[in-house]
Amino acid sequence: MVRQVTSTPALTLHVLPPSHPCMTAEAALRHKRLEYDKVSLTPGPHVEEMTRVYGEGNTTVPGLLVGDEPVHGSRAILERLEQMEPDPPLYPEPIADAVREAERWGDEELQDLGRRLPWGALHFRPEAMGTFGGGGPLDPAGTDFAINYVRGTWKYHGITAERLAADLAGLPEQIDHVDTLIADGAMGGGDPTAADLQIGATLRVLLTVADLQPLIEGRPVEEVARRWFPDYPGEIPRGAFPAGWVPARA
Ligand SMILES: N[C@@H](CCC(=O)N[C@@H](CS)C(=O)NCC(=O)O)C(=O)O
Repeated sequence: MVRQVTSTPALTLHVLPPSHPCMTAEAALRHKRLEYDKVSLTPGPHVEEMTRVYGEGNTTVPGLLVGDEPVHGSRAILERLEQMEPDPPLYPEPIADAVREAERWGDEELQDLGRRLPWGALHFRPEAMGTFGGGGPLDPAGTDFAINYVRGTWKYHGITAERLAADLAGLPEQIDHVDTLIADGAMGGGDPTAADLQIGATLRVLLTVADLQPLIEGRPVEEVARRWFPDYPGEIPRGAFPAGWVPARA
C-alpha cells in the first residue's frame, strides 16, 4: 500500500482477528489507501494492552494510533481517517448526515447482533467454532474446549435463550431497514460510505450462520456485505437454532 499524503503520521491499528468493527476500520484504511501497521491482539490479554494504549475503560477493539494520538472505536476511527484523508470520502456530500445516522444505527443497534447471533448459534453447534479459525469442525477434545468457551461468551455478552429468540424474531425488520438505507442511497453505491463499512461488516458475520442466510441472500444487503467483505471464515450449519426460532423472510 502507498501512503498518498507524505505528512500522514504513522498509523497502527489494534484488532482482534474475528472482530467485525475491526473489519470496518481496516476496510476504511484500505479504501483510503493509507499505509498502516496492524497489531493482532490475543483475546484476554487484549484488555491490558488496549488499556495501556487507549486509556482506562477503552478495552474493546478496534483502536487506531495516529502517531501518538489514540483513537478508540470504529466510528471515531472512520471520522478521524476522513479528516486526515478526505478522498475518497466515506461521508460524501450531500448525503453525509444520512450516512452518519445509518452508521450510528449500525454501531448502536445492529453491531451487537454480530456477536449474539453467532455465539448464540455456536452453543448448539460448538464443533463449528473451528471453522472461524479457517479450519474444519473441531474434534471431540476441541469441542469440549469450545463448549466452555462459548459458555463464557454467553455470560460476557448477556446472551440467554430468551434474548436470542427475541433477537431472531426482530432480525427481518433490521434487515428490511438496511434495504431501506440502500434504497435511500445512504449506502450501496459504487463507493463505500461509512454506513456500508459499518453495517456491511455485521451482515457479513451474520452470513456465517447458515440459519440466517435465507433472510439475507439474494437481497441488496447481501451484495453490500459480500462486496466490501468478500472473505470471512466460519460456517455454522443449518438447523443450529431450535425449530421455530428463526422467522420466515418477510
Ligand atoms: N461499538 C464499538 C464496539 C467494539 C467492540 O465491542 N469490539 C469487540 C470485538 S467485536 C471487542 O473488543 N470485544 C472484546 C472485549 O469486549 O473486551 C466499536 O464499533 O468500536
